[in-house]
Amino acid sequence: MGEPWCRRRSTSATLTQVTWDERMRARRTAGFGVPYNYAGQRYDPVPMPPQITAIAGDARTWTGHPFNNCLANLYETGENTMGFHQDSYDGLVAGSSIAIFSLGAARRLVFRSLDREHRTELTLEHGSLLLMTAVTQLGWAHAVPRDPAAGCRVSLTFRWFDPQTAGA
Ligand SMILES: O=C(O)CCC(=O)C(=O)O
Repeated sequence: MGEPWCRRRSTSATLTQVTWDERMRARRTAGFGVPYNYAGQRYDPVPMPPQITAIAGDARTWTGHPFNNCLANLYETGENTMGFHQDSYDGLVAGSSIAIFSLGAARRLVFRSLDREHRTELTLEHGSLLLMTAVTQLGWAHAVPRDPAAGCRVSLTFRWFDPQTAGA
């Protein structure tokens, strides 16, 4: 297997150069673009590296709108997770989507109905792009559960914040 892909400089110079934020216990994160208050943490404005800007451009071709923020999540092993939550669309441009681009190991994204009666799931493969509108959050929470067999993964989550209010 060799080194995890995200530690190999040749695989992704951009991601190996990221300074990861360690304030969260479950995984590491990094913010790019306009400032963002996420899960109780403030991410100051950081220029989006060209490679991440290029992926934002690809996402734009599917959504028809730009993205001015990227929150990257580093799941170094399958022990790194994201708990059940509903995404906030506060501050996002009305009608815009959140785009999740996946790199590295495949992980499950599990959706659970708010009454906890129903579950469904997707596998987020390397190179996949998932688009979620605010409607996706109605009645459902989602999570990336533990997966002991999984290797290193990065998700790039793109948002389009209203530039007038971003980071307020
Ligand atoms: O890492 C992932 O794919 C999950 C991202 C996610 O659920 C979120 O940003 O709300």
